[in-house]
Amino acid sequence: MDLNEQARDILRQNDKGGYTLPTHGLYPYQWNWDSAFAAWGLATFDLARAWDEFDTLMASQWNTGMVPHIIFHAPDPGYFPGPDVWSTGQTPETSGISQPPVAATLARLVWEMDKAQSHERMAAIFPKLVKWHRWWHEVRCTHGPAAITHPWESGRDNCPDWDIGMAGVDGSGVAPYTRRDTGHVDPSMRPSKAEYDRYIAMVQFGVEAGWDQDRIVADGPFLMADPGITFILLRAHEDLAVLGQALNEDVSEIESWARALRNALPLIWNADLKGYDAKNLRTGEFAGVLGSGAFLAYLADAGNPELDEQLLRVWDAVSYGIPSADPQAEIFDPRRYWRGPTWPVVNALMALGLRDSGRADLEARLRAETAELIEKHGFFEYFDPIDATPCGGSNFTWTAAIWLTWAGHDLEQARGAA
Ligand code: 9WN
Repeated sequence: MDLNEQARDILRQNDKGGYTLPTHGLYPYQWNWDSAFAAWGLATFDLARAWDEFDTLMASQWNTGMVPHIIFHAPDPGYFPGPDVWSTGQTPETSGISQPPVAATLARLVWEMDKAQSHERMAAIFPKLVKWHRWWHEVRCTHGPAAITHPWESGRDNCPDWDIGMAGVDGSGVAPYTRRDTGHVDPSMRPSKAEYDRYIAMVQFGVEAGWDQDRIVADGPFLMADPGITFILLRAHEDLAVLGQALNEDVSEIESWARALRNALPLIWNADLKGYDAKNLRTGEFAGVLGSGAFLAYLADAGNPELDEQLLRVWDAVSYGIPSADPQAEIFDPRRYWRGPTWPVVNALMALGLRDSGRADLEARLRAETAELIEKHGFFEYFDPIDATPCGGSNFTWTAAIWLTWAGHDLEQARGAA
């Protein structure tokens, strides 16, 4: 079976009827940013089903505007922490944090594939996207850049960006629990027990606070500025404004959020590191590590010559794709989740930015390298950027989706340009 057909098959097999699982076993629920990527992939062969995916995601929106990171449609003992641990009281049950707001950007790409057929479906989710972006602006951009209250919110869970914030979280009082992730994949690729204890302690703080955002932002155990979400949100504000204009809506409020966020970018530029950097908002301290969050700057047209140099240094140190952490830094670990591996889905986002900012040669190189990983080993969650070892879950929705929309496209031309 050719890779396009295999990718479509994976999306169909992970389809639970209206929403798509990231992969069977390891992730048995609907995840926020995975679902937006699923919609992008689905749109290449079933436009109506793609819009259903956005509808199911946005239907879980809280009254506050937040769109949660997991929606627990049907109970599944194979994942920890499940709905009983999050205890948010939502229907359907959900987690209590959000995830990178890629939905507006990907909804715009889906809408552009067929504007006439998409118009009403896009119009139906537009107000919900506005409400979610307002939540980010009012609740999470109070310090300027976008802040996260839990590493899982970043989507780049255990990347070194969060180490300084995690160090201040006390995980010692967490009652015994059984992890499920390490039963599905090689434990040496997953976050450590000490990290999990802290993740659960943060969830427990949220439960005790009744998921009151003001309390969590003011007094919670973890608050860090995330360059990744900042750039994703900035790009998404701009894409949302384009959707709004197509609907003849007044988009001045959305444009003002984008302006405010762009003005805040100097706050996450670490001159010593020569790159954008995560910052502990409790102490003002920079993380001091370069990673994929910084390079998402291209997505928001926030690149600069110093960042270009860093990108090439980090990228040239490996063979396949852009690594999630700096290979020349001590913390680099090429197979452990977000501490070094390359993630096709993040490569796809960076590629959108490289292409839109006129770096077509770099976009072609990234596409050719990402495609090679998938051609060699299949649709894995992520890969070792040095020797291409496939890691994490297999038959992964977002890897299939980005194959159909980006990595598998015009490969000969990309290989020629790379
Ligand atoms: C926690 C589903 C999700 C992705 C995240 C990825 C991983 C979950 C986990 O899987 O996170 O949200 O249990 O490890 O880090 O980006 O959305 O694919």
